Amino acid sequence: MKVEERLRRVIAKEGAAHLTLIDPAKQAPKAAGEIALDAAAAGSDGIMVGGSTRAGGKLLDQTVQEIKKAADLPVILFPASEAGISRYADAIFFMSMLNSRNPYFITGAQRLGAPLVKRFKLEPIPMAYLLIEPGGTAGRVGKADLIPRDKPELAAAYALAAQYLGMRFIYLEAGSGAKQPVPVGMVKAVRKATDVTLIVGGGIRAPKAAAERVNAGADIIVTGTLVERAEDRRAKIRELVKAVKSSGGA
Ligand code: 1GP
Repeated sequence: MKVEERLRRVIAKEGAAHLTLIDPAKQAPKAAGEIALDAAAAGSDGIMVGGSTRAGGKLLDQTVQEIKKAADLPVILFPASEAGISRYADAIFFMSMLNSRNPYFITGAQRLGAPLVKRFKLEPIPMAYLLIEPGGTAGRVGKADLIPRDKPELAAAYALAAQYLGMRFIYLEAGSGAKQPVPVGMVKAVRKATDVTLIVGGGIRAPKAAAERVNAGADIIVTGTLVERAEDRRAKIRELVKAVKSSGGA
């Protein structure tokens, strides 16, 4: 089954899905495999692999391979550039940072990466990537014209544009490690304006924060930092996943 279909089924059945983000630059490939094993045991629905650095090549390939070996979960690339593509993954968020000021992040990296996606037979999942204040490293690196936290209508307009452009997923990103996640009101506004699959991430550490965003209309919650820091990682992810799933439902 295709990864997109698999995610859709989880969302339909359980109300919402949870994805665990692993940055290949932050640990050795073996350790990435251990995180994936814990994520799978805790009920996470897939592993996203990517980060804001240009970590690619061998390190990326080995990281993806270790994750595949350790866990029976789909691996979706979450690339910062064309360097973030690995033949060993299952799918790729084929993303465009719609609110970047630099065309490289809107269509440039995509042009460079598309032939590789085809050659490696990766499943492309078209996704709009919208950077919300504070935006973190992703916002800085991507030269984002950040969407202010008090402008939900701006996020909704971008999201609707993405839907009309044919993108099936929208990612509202506050930036990894953000002090505050994307505002609940903004999630609601985007949900109301569109019917795409809505991903929310950046700064989500508490189960309550995840649940509030699912209740506001998020279909997928992404956490990264949570697994990097947690001492009892498996329990932390389990708590988060539980909050995501018990809040979901149309
Ligand atoms: C970053 O949204 C993701 O791209 C995850 O953010 O590391 O804060 O969980 P955190």
